[in-house]
This record gives sequence, structure tokens and C-alpha cells, in this order.
Amino acid sequence: MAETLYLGLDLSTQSLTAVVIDPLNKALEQHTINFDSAYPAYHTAGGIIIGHDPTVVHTDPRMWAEALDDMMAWLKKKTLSSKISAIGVSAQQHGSVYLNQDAAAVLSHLDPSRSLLEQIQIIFSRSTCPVWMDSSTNDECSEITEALAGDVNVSQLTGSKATERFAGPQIRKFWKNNPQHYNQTTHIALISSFITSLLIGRIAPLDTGDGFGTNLANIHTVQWSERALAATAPNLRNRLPNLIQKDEAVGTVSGYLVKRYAFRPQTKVVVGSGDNPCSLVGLGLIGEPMKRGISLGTSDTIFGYMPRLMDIERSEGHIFGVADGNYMSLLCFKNASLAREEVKNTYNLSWREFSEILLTTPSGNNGKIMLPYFLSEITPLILNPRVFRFGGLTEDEVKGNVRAIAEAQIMAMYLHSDWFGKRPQTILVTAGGSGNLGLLKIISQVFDAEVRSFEVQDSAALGAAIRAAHWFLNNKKVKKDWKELADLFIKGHTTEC
Ligand code: XUL
Repeated sequence: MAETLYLGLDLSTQSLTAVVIDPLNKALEQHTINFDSAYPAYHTAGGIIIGHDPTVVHTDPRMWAEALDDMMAWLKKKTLSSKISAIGVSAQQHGSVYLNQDAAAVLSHLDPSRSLLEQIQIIFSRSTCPVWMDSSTNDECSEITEALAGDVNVSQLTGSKATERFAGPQIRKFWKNNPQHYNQTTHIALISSFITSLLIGRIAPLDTGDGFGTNLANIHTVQWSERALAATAPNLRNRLPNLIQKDEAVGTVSGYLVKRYAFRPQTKVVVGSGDNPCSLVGLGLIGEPMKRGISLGTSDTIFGYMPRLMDIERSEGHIFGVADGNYMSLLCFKNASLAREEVKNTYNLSWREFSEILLTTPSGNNGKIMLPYFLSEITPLILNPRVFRFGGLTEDEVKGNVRAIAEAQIMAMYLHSDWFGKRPQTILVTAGGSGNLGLLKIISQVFDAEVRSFEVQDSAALGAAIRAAHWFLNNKKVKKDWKELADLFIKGHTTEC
């Protein structure tokens, strides 16, 4: 590897991944730390903590800090840290982290002889963070919707109707239920800006990729919306980070990273973002409105690049910002890999067998349809999970159910993404499920499009690394466009229907 490398970190629901890229030699290194197995003390299952109420889904931000320390130690051991010129951060979207008045001082005085965990224990005004799987804020969504005059208006102002997992409704719930702790909160970060803050040693700004996923920003003016803030909680503006529309460096690595992990003091950190906006970059979709990305992971998402803000009357789906200052459309489905796994495990199948069934059974499943809401669902909104069936059960229960879940999931993506614009000719598939040929075939059939999947399955971490390289090189006047950088690292194969 060369002496000028770029690091992308992706903090997903279940793990932290680092991808280090060397554009000169087209080389790449990656490493993943799985939360459940590496940090059993936090008692997470799939990276999350579910309490008595299944709609409340939180996790512990101290676990992320431990993972960050361990990842930095790995980079040092591999002698990569001292060669990194810039870092990009990707994180699961929407989760909010609540910090108190000690946070800024602790972050700026991190002692390299002690772990992050030891030092940041005292900076939280709320010990756990609600994450994107939380759906406990339906009341708060109704209140915000009423204050802002209906779903369509909220959607036109903030990019999405009031949405259970978004930071705005979550903050409102925290303020209503815990006013005392809300008052002790001086900063509210999203997960991407929290991780960035740990890297630069001060409270970091937030990009619009993640910032538009809050129901708090005006997507037209790219500012926090006074009306949305007022509908959410008192004195919220000064608790939120600044919003950044287009990639820029937000600082250099802290002295802690330099002394403890041998980073160069001039290593730049680019503004953090959500995993979906980063995947858009990692898949080379910037500037490509006729293509779509599908991520088959803990959540399934379908997304597309939007060169200008479309004014569409809709109450479903989301508009987020993108690294180049433009926009993306997105839909998120919660009954994703966990629901597929539920069916696979019920019949003791391997993923190979699951895929084989999809490749060998008739499309349309003889008219038998299942709506697989094993968990509460985001698209469409289902708060009381239940499996619905139409057309009865198939004779071969195993094959019928495998086909039914896959077809239902992919047809839902097709139908609900109607407002994205013209139907795509090419679909790029990423994340764990992208290795499943059966799923790829069904995507290709339902969308009647060419489908490509890739060797690097964490396109969010790759996208974060590309964002770092893109900012660094262009800042040095080495002109590189987004696609050129992505094409260096995305080697894939094509499935056609
Ligand atoms: C997107 C969403 C999920 C998370 C998962 O709106 O909620 O895709 O970003 O990491």
C-alpha cells in the first residue's frame, strides 16, 4: 500500500467496519468488529437492546466508543494509521446521542494513556440512545404533524412526514418524559456526528445526508427549521450541531489519536454522514438518476440520486442530502434480513438452500402472497406486527414461504418507490443479502432491470473512504470525480432476468 491512504468507518446496527483505500494501487483493506461478540457486557442482540416494550429500541454509545478504540488499535497494528491522509465516517441513520455540559471539555482533553471508554463515561445526559429500529414515538409524530399542518406539509418542509425513528420525534419524547435530563442536555448529536466528534476531539457538525433524517431541517433553505424546532421541544436550536450541505473537512484528528494510535497530526476528518448517503457514493451513484441502489442488510433500503429537489406531493419515503450538495430519495424497510432469517431458520435452511429455492420456483408463487411483518414496519407504517396472507398457503410450505417473503419484500420496494422518478435500467445491490443469487434474480425480474452486486459488500464504509479521498484530492487540486473513484474499487457481477 502507498503512503497516502483514506479510511472509511461505518458504524452499522450490528458492527463497526473500517475500509482503507489506496487509489494509486487500487488496493483495499477491511476489518469488521461485531458488537454482540466483542462486547458481551452490553447484552446486545444484533447490536441493539430491546426492553419490555418492543417498540423501544436503544443501544449504548459507550459500546461504540470501545469499538472505535479497538478499530484504531487494529489500524495501528497493521501500520496503516500513520499513512492515512483523511477519514470519512458513515453511521446507521437517525439515532440520537445526548451529551451534557462536560462533553466539550472531556473531548478536547482526551488523555492518550487512558481508553475512550474510561474518559467519556461522564459526558452523557442519557445513558442509552434510541436507534433507527425504535418505533415508540407515534404520539409525538401525531403532535408534530398537527402542529405543522399535516403529513404532506411536514414532508414538503423536512423531506419526510413525521417519522417514528427520526431524531425530532425522539427528542420530543425525551423532553416530554424526562424534562430534567433534557434540561441537562447541552448537545444532541446524531450517531455520525458523535463518532466524528470522538475523532476530532470536539462537537462536530452534521451533514444533510443525516441532518435531513430528523424532521427538524428545512430542506429548501438547508437550515434548521424554526417551525419544526418549535413543534418538537423548547430551546432546541442551540443543542443541535451546525448543518453542512456539501462535503468538507470538519477538523483534524485529535491529539489522542495521534499519540495513542500513531495517526499523523495533519490527518483530516471529513463531515460524517448516514450509511445510505455513503452507500450512494460507494456504489458510484452520484450523478446517476437512472440507476438505483438497494441495500439488503439489517434494514433493506432502496435509494436513488436526485439532481434537484423534486416537489412531489407525497407522504411516504424520505429525501436526504448527498455529498455533492444535491439530494437522494430513499425508502426503508425494517422487516429485512431479520424477517428473511426468521423464515430461513423456521425451516432450518442454509442461505444457499434459501437462494436455490428462489432460483428454482415459479415467479408469482402461484398467486400466494405473504405480507411479512414479523417486526413493526416502516414502509408501510405497521405498528402492530402480524403476518398477512392472500391466496392461501402453498402446497409446499417451505418453498412457498421462502418465495413469498422474498417476492413481498421486493415488490414492496418496486411499488413504494414509484415517486422516485423514471424506472431504473440498472440496480446496484449491496450489503449482506447481495451475495444471495436468488434475491438478485427476483430484483431483476420485479424491476425488469439489470442487477449488479459487488465484492466489497460494505458500500457504506467504502463510500465513507471515497468521500475522504474525494475531498482530500480535490482540495489538493487533483481533479477526481465521484464515479472515477468508486469505479477503482467496485468489481462486481451482473444478474439479468
Ligand atoms: C434509513 C434507515 C436505516 C438505517 C440503518 O432511513 O433508517 O437504513 O440507516 O442503518
